[in-house]
Amino acid sequence: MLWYEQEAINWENEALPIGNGFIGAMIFGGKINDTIQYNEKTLWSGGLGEFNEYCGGNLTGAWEAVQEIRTLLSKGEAPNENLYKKVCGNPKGFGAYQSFGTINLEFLGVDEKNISNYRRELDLNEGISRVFYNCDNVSYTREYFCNYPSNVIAINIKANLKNKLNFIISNSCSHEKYNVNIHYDSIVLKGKLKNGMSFESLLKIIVNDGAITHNDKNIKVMDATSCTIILTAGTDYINSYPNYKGPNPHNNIIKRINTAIIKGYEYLKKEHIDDYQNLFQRVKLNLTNKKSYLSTDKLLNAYKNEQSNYLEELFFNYGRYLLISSSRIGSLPANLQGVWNNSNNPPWSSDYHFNVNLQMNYWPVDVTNLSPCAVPLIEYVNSLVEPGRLTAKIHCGINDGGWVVNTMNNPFGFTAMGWEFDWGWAPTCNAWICQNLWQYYKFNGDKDYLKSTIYPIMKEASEFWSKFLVEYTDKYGKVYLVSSPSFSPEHGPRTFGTSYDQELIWQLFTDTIHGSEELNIDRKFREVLIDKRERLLKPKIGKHGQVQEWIEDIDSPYDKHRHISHLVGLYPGNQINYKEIEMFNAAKVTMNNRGDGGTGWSKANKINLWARLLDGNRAHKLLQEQLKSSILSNLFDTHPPFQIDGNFGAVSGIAEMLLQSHLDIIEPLPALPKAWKDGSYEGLKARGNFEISAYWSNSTLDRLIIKSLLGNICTLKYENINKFVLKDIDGMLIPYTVLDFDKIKFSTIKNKIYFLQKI
Ligand code: FUC
Repeated sequence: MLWYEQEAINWENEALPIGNGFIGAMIFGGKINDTIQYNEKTLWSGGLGEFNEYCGGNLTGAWEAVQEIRTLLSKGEAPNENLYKKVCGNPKGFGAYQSFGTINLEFLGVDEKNISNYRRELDLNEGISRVFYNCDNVSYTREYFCNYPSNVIAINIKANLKNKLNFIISNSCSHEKYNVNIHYDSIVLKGKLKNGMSFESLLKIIVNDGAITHNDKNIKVMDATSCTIILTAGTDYINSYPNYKGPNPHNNIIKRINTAIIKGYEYLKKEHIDDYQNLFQRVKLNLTNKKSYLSTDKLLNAYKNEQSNYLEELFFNYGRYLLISSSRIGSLPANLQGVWNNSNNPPWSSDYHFNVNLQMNYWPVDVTNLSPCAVPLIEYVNSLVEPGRLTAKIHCGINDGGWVVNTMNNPFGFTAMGWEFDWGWAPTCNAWICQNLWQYYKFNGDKDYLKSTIYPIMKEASEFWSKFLVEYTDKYGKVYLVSSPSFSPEHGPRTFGTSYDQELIWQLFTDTIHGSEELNIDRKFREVLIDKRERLLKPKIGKHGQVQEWIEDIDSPYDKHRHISHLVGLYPGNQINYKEIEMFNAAKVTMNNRGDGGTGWSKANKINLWARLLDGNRAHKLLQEQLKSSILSNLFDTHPPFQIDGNFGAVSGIAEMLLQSHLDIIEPLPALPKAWKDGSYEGLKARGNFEISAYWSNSTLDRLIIKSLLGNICTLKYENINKFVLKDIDGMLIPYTVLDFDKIKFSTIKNKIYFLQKI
C-alpha cells in the first residue's frame, strides 16, 4: 500500500496513478476539490494529419550521404557536419503524447477546518486508490480504479450517513478544439487535435438517492448517500500503416459505458480485482516481516538515513503494478511515462525511446511473470516492420528485405533516424528491441507465436544487418564486419563499429540462429548468420582493463556518462558472462569507472548490470542510490523529470538479484545482498517456462520449488547443490545428474512441481 496523510498538490510527484493500458489517470484525492487527470494512450499529435508529406521521418538522399560518410571514415577522414545532417530524419510530424482531460469534483458543505482522519492510498493488492476522511461526524470514502475488461475508470463516492453527499462535477481538457455537452447525468467531451485526430470521452453519474441538476458547465449532485462515476475515452487512431486512422470512437464509447452501467459498480470492481490479481498475484516477494507504519512519503524520507527492506519490497510491487496498469493486450506499449501524462508538450514527447528506455520498460515483464503485458510491445514492434523497410531503403540502401528503427518513435511509424546524428543515428535499435521479443519466447516457449510473429521480425532485422555491415581491416590486416557509421549512445566520437552496435548485432544474429533452430527452418540463412557472426568485430579489453566502448582504446576511466552502452552484452544480452572471466572482469572495471551515479534509469540499469556481475551488495547499493535520489513521493522514478523506465528497470534488477537464467541455467539467489539475509519469493519465471519459488535464511537457500510448465530439461546451479535432495509433490526422490559441485540436471514432466530441499 502506498498511503499519505495529505492530499496531492503536485501531479508529477504526489498524485497516484491508476490505469488499464488504454486509459490512465492520476488521482489527487483533494479534500474539497478533487482532480482526476486522465489519459488515453493513443491521443497523439503529429503524423500525416499534421504534415501531409509525413513519411516516418524518412528523408531522401540519406543513403547517398551514408555512403560518403562510410568512405571517409574508412580512409580515416572526418566527414563534415552537413553530411551527418543528411543522414538524419525529418522531425516534422513527430508529434507528442497528449493529455486528455481532467475531471474536477468540488465537494459542497464540507469545511476543510472540520476534516479529520484524512488518508489517501493506493492499494497494490487490489489495484484501487482510495480517499477517506471524516467531517462533521460523517465519514466519506472514495474509491477509484481503472478496469481493463470493461475499459472504464470507475469512481465511487460515499458517505456513511444518509444524504450527506453534495458535489459538483465537471470535465474539461486543454486542447483548443473541443466542446463539452451535458445531458442530465452525463458529460460528453469531444474534440479534434490539429492533426485531425478525433477524441471523445463520456462520463456518467449514477446515484441511488439525492437529486441531480446540471447547467452547461457541470452537474450537481445534492443530498445523495453514494454515487458512482464511470468514464471511458477513445480516439480514432488505429495502429495501421500508413494512415493510422480508424472509425470515430463515438459508438465504441457509448457501447462501453452502457455495458458498464448494466454491470454496476460492485460488479465492475470485482471484475477489476479478479483481472488485476490474476496478474499481480503471480509473484510474491517477502524481504521482511517488519511492516512499516510510516506513510509512504515519510518512509521514503526515512530511507535516506536508514535502508528499509519494506520500502524495497514495496517499490518492487509498485513497479509490477505500474506495468500491469500501463501495458495490456490491445493497447499501445508503455511509453516514457507509461500511460500518465498531463502535458501536451511532455519531455521527449513521452515517446517510444529505443536506445535503452523502451527496452527497459519491458525488462521485468517475463521474469516477474507478467508476460501478457509484453504483447503490446511485440505487436507494436511488428507494426514497425513495414515503415521500417522504407527507412532501410531510403536511409540504408536496402531494397529487398530488412527493417530498421532508430532512437525515437511515435505511434505513426517514425522509424527514421532522429534529427540530430549524435542521438538520432541508431539503427541497431532494431536489434536491441528484438531481444525483448526473443526473451518473451525464451520464457514462454510459445512456438506458434515465435513462428507467426516474433521470428519473422527478428529474421528481417538480421537480414538488415547481414546487408548493412561493412568490412574493416585492423592494423594487423585482419578483416572484420562492423557497423558504419556508428555512435555509442549518446556520447563519444562519430566512428564505426562501436561495441554497442557490435554486441547488439552479435546478440541479434545469435538469437535469430537459435530461433531458426527452434523452428527448424531457414537453414541456409542460419549459415549466413553463423558466418557473419564469426566475422563480427567483438568487444575488446582496453588499457585500463575495461571493456572498450569504441574501436580505439580511448575510454576515460573518469567518464561518468549515464549510458553504459558497451555493456549491453552483459545485460540484457549474454555475450559477456561469467564463463569468459576476462571479459567479465573487464565489465567490472567499466562499471567501477562509471560509478554509482546517474539519472533514474541509469541507476536502474546498473542494478541489473551488477546483478549479472554477481555482486549483490553493489546491485543493492545502486537500488539504494536510486531510492535515495531518483524516486519521488509517489514512488515514480525521475530522470528528472518523471520517467517510468527507472521503475521498471529497478524491478528487473531486483528480480535479477534473486534469479537468473540467461545462460539457460536456473540460478537462484545469484546476487543476494547482505541486507536480504532472510526472505522468500514465489512465482518468478525462468527461461524454459519454469515458475520458481525460493525460501532462504541466513543468506542461504533452504528450499526451491520449480514448476515445470513445458516439461523442459532443468539445469540448476547453486553452491553445494549436492547437499540438497530433489523430490516431487508426493515426496518421491527424483534422480538428477550431477554436472558439477554446483550444478545438476534433471528431466521434468509438464505441469509437475519439484522441490529442492536442503538436507
Ligand atoms: C535517452 C537518454 C536520456 C533520456 C531519454 C528519454 O536519450 O539518454 O537520458 O532518458 O532517452
